[in-house]
Amino acid sequence: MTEEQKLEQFQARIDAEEKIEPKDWMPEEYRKALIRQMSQHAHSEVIGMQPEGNWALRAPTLRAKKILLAKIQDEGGHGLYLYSATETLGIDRDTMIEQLHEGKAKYSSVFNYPTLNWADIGAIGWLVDGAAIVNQISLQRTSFGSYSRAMIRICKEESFHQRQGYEIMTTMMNGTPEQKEMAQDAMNRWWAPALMMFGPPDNDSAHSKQSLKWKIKRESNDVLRQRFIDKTIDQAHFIGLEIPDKNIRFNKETEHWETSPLDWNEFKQVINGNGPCNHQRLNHHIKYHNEGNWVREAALAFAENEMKLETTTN
Ligand code: FAQ
Repeated sequence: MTEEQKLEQFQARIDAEEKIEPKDWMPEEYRKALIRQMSQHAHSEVIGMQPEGNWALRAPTLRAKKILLAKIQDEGGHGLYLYSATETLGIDRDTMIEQLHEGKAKYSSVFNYPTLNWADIGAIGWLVDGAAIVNQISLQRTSFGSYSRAMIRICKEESFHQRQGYEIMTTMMNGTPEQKEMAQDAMNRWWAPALMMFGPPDNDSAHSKQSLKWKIKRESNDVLRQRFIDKTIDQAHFIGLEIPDKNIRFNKETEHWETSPLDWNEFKQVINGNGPCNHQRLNHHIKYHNEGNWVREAALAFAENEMKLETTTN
């Protein structure tokens, strides 16, 4: 078959909703696009543990602490599924981590903001996991099998995370005036960064057109962002939180909430390494990655030894 015929057949499989599996033929650009998106997704899960980890030792009750620790551990697990799924495309984890450390691979912009009070943990669970779920539900139908299966599993866990965040916000909104103020303050700081998680507007999204054609992405950045806005504004109002945007308006004809444009200059600053916590996040990852080197070496030596033993016994 010529290259052109292979491409046609590949697109026909995608159009027929068939899943592409690691050993199937795929265009090099499809492989690269997946490695880029999936590895960045994996890095986001792992870097996302840091802002929450900041509160692990300061959770207000033992119950809250147990839940937070379990959630953070889940995020680490999501990173592992995603790194493993990405490895099926022929890149190893060390290379992905190297790309992260060298600033060649991004991670979600939202994790470059600080967690200043306990309500920020509520806001992360409710808004950040909430936004992540809206995106990931759509990615359950992505065309690459390993990614799609990872998304199905991850979504189940993320829905608990979203609820634990909303529970924290609800409890604080039923609390003292100071607690209500903390919840509103967290809402004010996390609203825009959560909306930016969906990426730049469609007309400025470099990868969307091709990724949508190959069904790597199933819906556009703006469509997913609007879905999140519609869900979340009602949830905020239900517990008495205000949306930090004077221009929100429910359009009865479209049945969608309208919001002010986001500050895309801030977004560009953050994704290019100049957000409030970019240096802190990356330096932390590099430091503990290096300090954990002996663990990886020991685990590898153990695994190699086990394999040797198995071969000799067989
Ligand atoms: N942050 O052409 P597009 C979570 C970059 S998981 C940083 O629109 P695309 C769980 C983009 O990479 C959250 N960079 O790109 C959790 C590209 O740059 P590049 C992570 C961003 O790929 C919760 C450039 O801008 N979820 O939160 C962002 O078609 C709590 C052009 O943009 C995923 O990764 C951004 N927000 O669409 C964990 C989902 N947006 O690569 C712990 C999978 C865009 O050319 C605690 N990813 N960029 O250098 C996706 O769905 C897509 O990659 C998008 C971006 C929608 C993020």
